Amino acid sequence: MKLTEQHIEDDNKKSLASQNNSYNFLADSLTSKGHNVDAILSKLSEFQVAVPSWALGAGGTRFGRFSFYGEPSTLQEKIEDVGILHALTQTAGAVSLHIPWDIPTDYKAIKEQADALHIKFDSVNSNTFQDQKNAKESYKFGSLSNTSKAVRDQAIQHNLDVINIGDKLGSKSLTVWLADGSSFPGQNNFQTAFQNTQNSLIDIYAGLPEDWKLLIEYKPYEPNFYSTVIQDWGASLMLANGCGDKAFTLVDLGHHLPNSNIEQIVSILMLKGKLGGFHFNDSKYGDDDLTVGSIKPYALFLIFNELVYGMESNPQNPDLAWMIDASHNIKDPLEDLLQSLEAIQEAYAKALLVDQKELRTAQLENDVTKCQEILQNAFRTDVRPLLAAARLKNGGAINPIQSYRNLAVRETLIKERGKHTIATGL
Ligand code: AOS
Ligand code: ZN
Ligand code: ZN
Repeated sequence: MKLTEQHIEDDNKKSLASQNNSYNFLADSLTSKGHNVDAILSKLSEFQVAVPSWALGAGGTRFGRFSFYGEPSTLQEKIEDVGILHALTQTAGAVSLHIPWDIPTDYKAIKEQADALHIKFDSVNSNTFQDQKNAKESYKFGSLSNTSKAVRDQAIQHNLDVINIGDKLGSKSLTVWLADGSSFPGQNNFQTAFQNTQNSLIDIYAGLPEDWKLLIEYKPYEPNFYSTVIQDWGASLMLANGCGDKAFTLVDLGHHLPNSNIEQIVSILMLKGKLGGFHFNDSKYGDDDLTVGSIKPYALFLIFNELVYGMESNPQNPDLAWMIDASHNIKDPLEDLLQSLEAIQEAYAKALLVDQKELRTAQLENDVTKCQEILQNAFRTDVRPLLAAARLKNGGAINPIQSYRNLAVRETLIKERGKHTIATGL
C-alpha cells in the first residue's frame, strides 16, 4: 500500500480551517513574544527520526505476541510501512535495520524502493544476543566479552558483516548493543569481560569505513540481572574512547536505573563531543519500551532542552542518529509509532521555545524561580498546531492518526498481506 499526497490532502480538508485558526493564534502569540516561528517550523521539518524495523510488527518480546494482522513479513513490506509513517508525518524519513532479521536479498531494489519513499538507511544494528541458525558458536555466555576467542571472533565477524551490509545501503553507522553480562555473583570476572569487550570493539572499529561511526549502547540490566558489561554511560564512554574518534555513546532512554538524570548525562556527553545517537521510548519501571512521551513527558522535554542547547553550542559533537526504540503488544504498531513521532516533535518544539539567552541571564543572577519559570512556560505551551503546520507544509497529515484511520490503512494492509504474516524479530 502506498499513501499518496492526494489521499492525505483530501483527508486534511476536514481539519484545515480549524488547524489554520489554531496555528494563527499560536503563531501570533509566539511572534509577539519574540520567537521566529518560521525558523522553528523549518527546524521541525528537518528533524527526521529513524523507525526501527522491529517495531513495525506487534511486539511482545519475551511474552506473548498478539498480532494486529497485516504486519510486514519482508524487508520490502517493512520499508513500505515506514513509507506510510513518513507520508503521514514527514518526520520518519529513515529506517534502522537489524541484522540478520533484515538482510536484503536485492540491494538495488530495496534502495530504489526506499529512495522513492524518501527514506534513508540509518544506523544498522548487529545482533549477538541470539544464536543464529547454523552458527558454530553460542552466545549463551556472552559475545564480544566471551572468554572464548572463537566466540568473540564469530561476534566480531558478524559486526563486520553488518557494516558491509549497511554500507551497500548507504548507512553511516553501526549500533552495538550487547546482552553480555552475568546473572550471578562470581559468574564473570568483570575486568576480563570489559577488556575482552574493548578489544573486540577495537577490531570492529578497525573495519569501519572512513565516514562511519560506531555507536555503543549501554544498559544496566536485562537480560542479565547481576551485571551487564556495558552497564552505563561511563562504561560506554570508556569503550568509545578506547576505540577512537569515530566511536560514540548511544543513549537509550529506557536504559537507566530509576530516577537517573538523563538530561545531565546527555549534556555532558555533548560537551565532550561523544554523544552519537539516541533511542527514544518511555518507561515507568525499566526498559519498558513504551510509546515516547506516554509516561514522563516533562523529562523528555528536559532532555530535549539539553539536546537543543548542545546542538547549538557544541560543534565538537557530531549530528546525532535519532531513533525510536519502542515496541509492545497491545496497540496497532503503526499507530504507536505515529504517537511516538508526535511526542518527539512536541518535546523538540517546546525545547526550541526556551529562550536560552534569558535562561543564561537568570542562571547568572541565580534567579532560581525565573529559571524554572522559563522552562515551565515553554513546556506548558501547546505546540501541536506548530507540528501540524510543519507536516502540512511538506504534504503530511494535519492529524496523522486520524488520517491513518480515515484512510483505512490497517484494513488495506490486512487485505493485501492477509492475516497470517509474522513479523521477524523478537
Ligand atoms: C535492547 O534493550 C536495546 O534497546 C537494543 O537497542 C536492541 O537492539 C533493540 O531493542 C532490538 O532488540
Ligand atoms: Zn535501544
Ligand atoms: Zn532497550
